[in-house]
Amino acid sequence: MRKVSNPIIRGFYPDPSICRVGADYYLVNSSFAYFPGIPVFHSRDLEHWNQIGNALDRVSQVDLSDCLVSQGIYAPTIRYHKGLFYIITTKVPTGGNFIITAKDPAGPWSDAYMLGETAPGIDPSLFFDEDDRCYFIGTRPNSESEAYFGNWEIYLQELDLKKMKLIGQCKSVWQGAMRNAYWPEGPHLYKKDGYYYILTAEGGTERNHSIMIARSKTLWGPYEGAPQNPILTHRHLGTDYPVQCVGHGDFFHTPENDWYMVMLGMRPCKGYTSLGRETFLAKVEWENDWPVVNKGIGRLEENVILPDSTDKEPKSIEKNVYGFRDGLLTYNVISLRGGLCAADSSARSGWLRLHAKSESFITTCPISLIGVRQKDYHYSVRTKMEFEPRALHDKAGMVLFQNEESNLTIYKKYHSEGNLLTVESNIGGQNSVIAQVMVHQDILEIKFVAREQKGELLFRYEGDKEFHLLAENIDLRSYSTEAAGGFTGCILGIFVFGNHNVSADFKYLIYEAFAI
Ligand code: 6LW
Repeated sequence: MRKVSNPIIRGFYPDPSICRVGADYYLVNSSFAYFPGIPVFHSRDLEHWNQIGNALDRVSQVDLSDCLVSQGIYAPTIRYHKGLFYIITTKVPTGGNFIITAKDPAGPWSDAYMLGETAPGIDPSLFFDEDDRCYFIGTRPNSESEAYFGNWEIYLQELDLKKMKLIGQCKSVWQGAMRNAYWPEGPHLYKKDGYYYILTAEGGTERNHSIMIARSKTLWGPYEGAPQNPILTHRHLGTDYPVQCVGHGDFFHTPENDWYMVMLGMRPCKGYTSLGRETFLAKVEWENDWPVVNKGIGRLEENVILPDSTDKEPKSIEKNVYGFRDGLLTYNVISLRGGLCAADSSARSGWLRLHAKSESFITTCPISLIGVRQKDYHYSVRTKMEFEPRALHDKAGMVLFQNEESNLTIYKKYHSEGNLLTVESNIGGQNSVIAQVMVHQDILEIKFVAREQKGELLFRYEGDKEFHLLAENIDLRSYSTEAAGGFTGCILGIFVFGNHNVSADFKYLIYEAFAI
């Protein structure tokens, strides 16, 4: 037996969906306004997960330029049928539900097949029945009348795979397990031992999140809810419980027919979460044709006990240290709304050149920001930057980015008597300078160290042995989901703002977790 620690994928990787093909498992997550979007992970042992690509890696597949950070790509579902992988997802606020396909989940993925206005709502999923017909299941505002906030419903319709269009009857099949349920969402449809099952999230993605199940002998219902619903939630465990907001699951089973579920959960630190929603794993057993999650325990566990596996996934080299070195980007480096186009690895050998965009963080345009996800509460992130500001609004540096209005920056900017290195907090749209120092060299190394909810910023010149402290005791709680809202976790990134002919060069961006 092996102990696999939860979360199985740390950091902002929410709304997990999984499918198995032979001995290979593939898992995808929401990516919102970040690009490339929809990270695709692979595992053979359910313990080690390696990112093999991003399903949305061409601006021609999806244009995120009208999206706020927590808009964009919501809750993708991945499925496999007869040689082809399908991802179905939603683009918010415009675009709606669409499908992409690939022969190889590492890519390339096709252009988007937009489902248009006949497929309203979010959280679409696909189900292939035994007769090879394909069905779309999603969530939309209650079609009779939306009596209260979150009064949505799960609906079902056949999908013509050749035309990529919904056809035939469209039926509302599930309104939620609780009376006056709110946000029935994230539906997936399965068939097992003569029953069709609808698995849904309910209660909203925050502290009251939960996972519900309903079943029917026929595809179109009526579906009966499990008397023991919710089959998983942490909402009754109190706000101090280490894992909160558990919901939005997807079932799968191993070749040996052992059943599991992946779902999202949040790990606050001192009551505040900056990791976003992460991917967790739980064991599922069946009793009287209903699923029981973590039998005898009834909640997520720190470790999942898995049978020994002969099929080993290579250990991810990125578990504790990741980012980019020598200007070479990896899959897990993301930008906001296609801003990756501002990054050039070929302009200067061994460095990444980031071209400035005139927009600052408060915009929905692509901006010159690239970064990596925060995965821990004890970590450091450092970069080496060469930058010469030429005009007053030229700025380049490093950022802890929660959203447009909540971020902590350290940047170099122009000053008539030299250049300034400035630490600035932006909390709820209010900017304030925390620390500032004159710097007299073009090349700087910048380092951010976080210990739980306190941060410090340091810098050094080339050739310096030690880093110089610039700001300490910075309260990081303001950059959390609880304070800032939204669906994402924090990104540690580098950025350049200014005139279009201005750029900054970055040698590396290294994120490193450390033990306490
Ligand atoms: C997603 C919804 C949800 O579409 O959050 O947790 C939304 N559940 O199902 C965004 O991730």
